[in-house]
Amino acid sequence: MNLNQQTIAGLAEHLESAELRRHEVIKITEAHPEMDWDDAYAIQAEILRRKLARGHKVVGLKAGLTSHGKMKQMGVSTPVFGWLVDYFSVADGGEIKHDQLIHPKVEPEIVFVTKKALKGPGCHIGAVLAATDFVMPGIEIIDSRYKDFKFDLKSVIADNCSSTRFVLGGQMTPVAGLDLRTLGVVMEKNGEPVAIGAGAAVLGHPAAAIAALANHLGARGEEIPAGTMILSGGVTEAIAVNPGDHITLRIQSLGSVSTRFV
Ligand code: 0L1
Ligand code: MG
Repeated sequence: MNLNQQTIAGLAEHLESAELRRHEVIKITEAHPEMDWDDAYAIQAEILRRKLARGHKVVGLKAGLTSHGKMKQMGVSTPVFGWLVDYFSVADGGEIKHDQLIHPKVEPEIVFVTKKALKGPGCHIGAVLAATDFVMPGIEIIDSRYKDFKFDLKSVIADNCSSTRFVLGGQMTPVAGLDLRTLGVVMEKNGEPVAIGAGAAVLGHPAAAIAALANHLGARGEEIPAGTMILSGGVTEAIAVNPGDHITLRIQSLGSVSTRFV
């Protein structure tokens, strides 16, 4: 690590305040080009520590930048990982106040819920599928705190991978008998399809994103506990939304989920 604890705490406060006060900031590597990957995840962890200290709870984990569409959109080539806390959760069909966010975008995601713990190194899609209780469709709302969604990988990791809200719905579908690679994914904005893809867009198989998360945590001596909800990453590029927009995600065999921006 290249940053000291005081700098990490200051950057965590800077990024969390941008989230809570809804204003953009410049990517933090501009002022701290020496920042390394461990510094980036340490800032992310410090933001979580601040939220837990105020009584919030972790309700899930996420992998991001797991599809070629997203990687191309953001000009990067490596997945990133983050956490989801209680107030990020929005009920299926529920409203999201656009003015509580900076410049939100939506992503269609295949969501996993585990029934057994997963720990790397060496976690693979077979272990993930054996440990999966069910999958379901989820809309992730991302809202980078960086100006114009312009960042590099270390800056976005520190910003908890742009996480802000998520909506889960559809059916709790067991993975036995499902080929997650060929599941069709259609996201509609105001009744028009705006993003179309299939599960294989996520690292060749969405379970590979969960395995990558387990291996990332394993390298830090941590695991994915049983009963964890995990967003496996946007199947397509993210779509910008405005007040009044109604978003519906339909995933073959898994059902649909929707939200409205007001
Ligand atoms: O969930 C995601 O794929 C977001 C990862 C962070 C990059 C972004 O803001 O698009
Ligand atoms: Mg995502």
